[in-house]
Amino acid sequence: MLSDSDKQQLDTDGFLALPGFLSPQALHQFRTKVAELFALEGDNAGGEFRQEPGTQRLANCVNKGEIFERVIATPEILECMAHVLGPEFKLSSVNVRSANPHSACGQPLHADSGAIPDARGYWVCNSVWMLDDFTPDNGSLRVAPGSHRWGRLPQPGEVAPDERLVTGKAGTVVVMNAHMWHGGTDNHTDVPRCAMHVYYTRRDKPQQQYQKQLLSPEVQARATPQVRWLLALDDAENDRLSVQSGVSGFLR
Ligand SMILES: O=C(O)CCC(=O)C(=O)O
Repeated sequence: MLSDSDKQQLDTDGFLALPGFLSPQALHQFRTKVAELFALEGDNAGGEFRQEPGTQRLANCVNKGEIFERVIATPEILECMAHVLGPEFKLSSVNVRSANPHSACGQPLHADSGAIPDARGYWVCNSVWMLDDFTPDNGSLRVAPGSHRWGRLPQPGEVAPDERLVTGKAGTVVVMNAHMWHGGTDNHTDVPRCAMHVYYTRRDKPQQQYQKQLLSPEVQARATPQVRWLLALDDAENDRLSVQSGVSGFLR
């Protein structure tokens, strides 16, 4: 699916927007499921991993509905991951983040997992699934194009030259080299702005969420061979990495 110009944009800018990626039906299913989970989990939502003022969050979503088990194996997104990370990668986590109406929930620029490329290259890549429109004033994602190539993390409060706001219609997916500096912005509108993050990492790094420890026996039993591979369920090295990094399920 990836054209040469898509690859070039991912390589150069560090992100690629795929408008209309989700069908209206699939978008509706994700929105319905996320609303159900927010209602079910209430004040605890996101608590397993991170709660963030001015937002509603969900974590460990692969354990929370078949729709999330399927999304991690989306072929076009896996192709993008392989382009950025190389062929040996795995799921790190599936989370949801919704910027509340009228909230100062803007985030500092950051790279996911505080990751800096190492001698082998890039090791984190995220996909941001717009479950609502991302508009100029509702908490859209800001990005610093090219910053994944700078080999360092932003200083606290640092502003990047040529920073851009990524807007788009609900159903768009933005693939993002997660070393690229980015962050959510304040929501100045009357309505929430929801995104799902389907996040992958190179196989030699720990998962943000140790899937084997977090997924129910039912979810593990029905996983296809490809999904087992993506979740690293049969990967002794992943077990070793998870124990070594001291995660009890979640690596913060
Ligand atoms: O919700 C967003 O658009 C960005 C969130 C983000 O970058 C994060 O939570 O690390």
